[in-house]
Amino acid sequence: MGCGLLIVHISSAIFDCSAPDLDSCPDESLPEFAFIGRSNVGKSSLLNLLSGELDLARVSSTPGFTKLINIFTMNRCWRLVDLPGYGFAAGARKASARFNQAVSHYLKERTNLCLVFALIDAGLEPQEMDVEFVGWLARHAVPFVLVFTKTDKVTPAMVQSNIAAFTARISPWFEKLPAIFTCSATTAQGRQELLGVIDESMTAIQAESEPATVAPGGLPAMVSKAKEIRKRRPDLSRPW
Ligand SMILES: Nc1nc2c(ncn2[C@@H]2O[C@H](COP(=O)(O)OP(=O)(O)O)[C@@H](O)[C@H]2O)c(=O)[nH]1
Ligand SMILES: [Mg+2]
Repeated sequence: MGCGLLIVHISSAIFDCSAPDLDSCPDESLPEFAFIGRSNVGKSSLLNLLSGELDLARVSSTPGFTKLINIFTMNRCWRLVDLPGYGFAAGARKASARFNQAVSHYLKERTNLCLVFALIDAGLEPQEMDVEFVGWLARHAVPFVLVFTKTDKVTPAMVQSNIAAFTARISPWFEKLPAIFTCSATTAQGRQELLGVIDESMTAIQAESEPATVAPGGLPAMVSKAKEIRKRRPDLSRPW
């Protein structure tokens, strides 16, 4: 099956596996797009919204419920990855550290990781943990966009004011701010835009690949290009 133009229409969404660490993740043969953010921010709900399968990823009202790297394959061509949330409740310190390490390894070393969706609750003023985490992504040159979630819960004015406050906090770290999106898993707001981002990202990788290798073996060429792009990143040590 060709993968180039079939992103937005998802005809198959399959649970691949739950991995406790990077070594347990499946091979790096498919481009991956990962969701990260604090527990309860709406990662699993957004993954379900994008995939069109409401029961694909487990949605929980208990913060910290998803403790594994959950990997899903779309159209047999690319993957969505539901990463463990950061910011577990007190009492889960040890587990929290372990998950952070798995997530840190994944974000820094997963060579087929194309883009991270860093989720932030649109209804909240900037949270230190989110600000710090975005700083970490920037320092490690992890490619990411910001997605402000649960826009249905607050007024548009509140969403805009929280986004402005957040970008004011992170802007000193960036020459150019990361792209910003909003979404609601309840109203499906933002779905097409986010699928468009995935489409653009895969198209960009494809465009950077050798024209001669794209035609017959499009996907392998794209993955090896994504890996090459990742190798160009600075090798910085883990901050947590
Ligand atoms: N109103 C509203 N609730 C949401 C939205 N997204 C998630 N939720 C709820 O927030 C809770 C946590 O969602 P979940 O997707 O499990 O968050 P995760 O821990 O980041 O994976 C659940 O009760 C969801 O139903 C949204 O866009 N709007
Ligand atoms: Mg979850």
